[in-house]
Amino acid sequence: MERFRGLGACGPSTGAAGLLLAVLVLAASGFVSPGANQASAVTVPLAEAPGSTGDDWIVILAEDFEGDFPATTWKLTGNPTWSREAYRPHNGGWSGYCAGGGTHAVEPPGPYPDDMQAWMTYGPFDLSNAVAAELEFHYWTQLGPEEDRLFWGASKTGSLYRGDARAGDSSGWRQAILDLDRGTSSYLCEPEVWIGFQFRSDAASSGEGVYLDDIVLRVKLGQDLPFKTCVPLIVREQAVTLMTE
Ligand SMILES: [Ca+2]
Ligand SMILES: [Ca+2]
Repeated sequence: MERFRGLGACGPSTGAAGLLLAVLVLAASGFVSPGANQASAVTVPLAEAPGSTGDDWIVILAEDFEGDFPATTWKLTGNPTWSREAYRPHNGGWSGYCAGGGTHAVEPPGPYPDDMQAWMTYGPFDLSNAVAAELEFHYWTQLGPEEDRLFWGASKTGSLYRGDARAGDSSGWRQAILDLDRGTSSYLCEPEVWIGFQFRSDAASSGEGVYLDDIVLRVKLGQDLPFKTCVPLIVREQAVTLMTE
């Protein structure tokens, strides 16, 4: 996947898709770093809705796990780590599994090992001229109790991610959308942005794990807007209390 370069000016997020996503803003979120064996301390229900479509949106990443993985698209860390498996697909014949890669790989359906932490991250991509951006994907979880969880988020550094998490049993495939313009944590106007998925387990109990499929990262450009209205992210973040682990 080539690094994305936007066109035109950056302006306010408007339109039906933007308004739809605006009402899906979450009440809580957390920070997670791939460099630390920690994850979000927050698990909140995520409002889920069909992904945005239309001619104004440009897909800059699409991962269905039907082809080469991680190729040059994804950066993987952890051992075991994410892999492409011909098991439990949401579409096609393949999905991404949280523990099927690395020298300590566990084949699906697991169970996954204790004390593991697996990341798959993508970036950087350029949102400096975007008026909207979102990450849509499908996930399946069957996890042990306590602190085992799937986290996903976005980052402006590639090392510290802010997003959402899920624990427990998803009872099948679920869709999730991460709006990259969630008010105080907007990544619009940023020239370098990363997205990432983390699975981590604690020292007790286990389960089958996490599968991902049909990941789409899309952006809407502000080509017709006459002036730039970006607010620097650093200024916007000063107004909120963030969880930094
Ligand atoms: Ca697939
Ligand atoms: Ca556990």
